[in-house]
Amino acid sequence: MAGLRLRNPTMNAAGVLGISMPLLKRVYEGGAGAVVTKSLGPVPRNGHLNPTLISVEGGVLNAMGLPNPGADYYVEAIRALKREGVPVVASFFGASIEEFREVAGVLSDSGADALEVNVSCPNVEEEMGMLGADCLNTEKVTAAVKEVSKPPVFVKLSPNVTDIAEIARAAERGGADAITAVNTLKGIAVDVDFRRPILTNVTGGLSGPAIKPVALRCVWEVSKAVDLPVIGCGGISDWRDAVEYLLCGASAVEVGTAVMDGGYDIYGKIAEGIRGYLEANGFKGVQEVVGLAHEA
Ligand code: RRO
Repeated sequence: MAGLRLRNPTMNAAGVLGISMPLLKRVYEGGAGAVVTKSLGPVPRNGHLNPTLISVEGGVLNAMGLPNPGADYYVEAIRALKREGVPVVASFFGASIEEFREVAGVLSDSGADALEVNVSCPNVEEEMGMLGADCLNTEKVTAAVKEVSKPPVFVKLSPNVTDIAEIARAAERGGADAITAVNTLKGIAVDVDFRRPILTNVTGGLSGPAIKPVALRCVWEVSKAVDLPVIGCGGISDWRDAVEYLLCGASAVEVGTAVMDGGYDIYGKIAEGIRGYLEANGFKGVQEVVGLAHEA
């Protein structure tokens, strides 16, 4: 996919377990085809004050606020993972096009196998999180990142837009090698006794089974709009969910929230389930089922 050859099409979703090297190594040992780091910025960042995470019906609402140790610090973790033979996707963000370019350069030099540009964080000020709500910015950020990146570049899109197909086409014009669809869906949780929002940031990003139909629709629309591989993300808990994504046009999947209940080995279980489905139905590989639901 996008020039990468992975042992299977599963990865952790950025932000989930991605803050330390040993946890990502455990994700790989749990069976993932590649691992994805927490989104890294140009400098270390604490993120928002707690509460930053709350369970809601069908998922989890988070407003972490991009806590991360900074790209320079994380380079050593990426190199350590590479020494262990783990394929690494480095997720990152910036507050301006110049910052995106700068961080992309650092992570490209780290030896990461791919970069995932996060233009879709719902939890920080507009200019830092949601450059990806706008076609022109998405194209400019992607082009700037591509200028300095040796490995393939995935662009991770937000579902919180009117027309995700148009944003995906902008990323393609900027030179993206793949599209990750999607980041979390913006929401609010309220405490009736305190009579106020629970998260200090007020709004947060919803993930988990509740968003699967929305994220699947996004994958469907993106895969129709662009001629690029799509990485599906949103509410995948088992292999059936993953196969739904493949059928809608994804070539790989990222699993995040489900690891909270399913544990690290969920990646291997999903990969095995996909393998079993392909075998049982006479398909020779993942690529043969990608987008099949569009033909129905
Ligand atoms: O750190 C976060 O608050 C966060 C990020 Br960067 C993101 O891309 N998506 C999300 O739900 N939370």
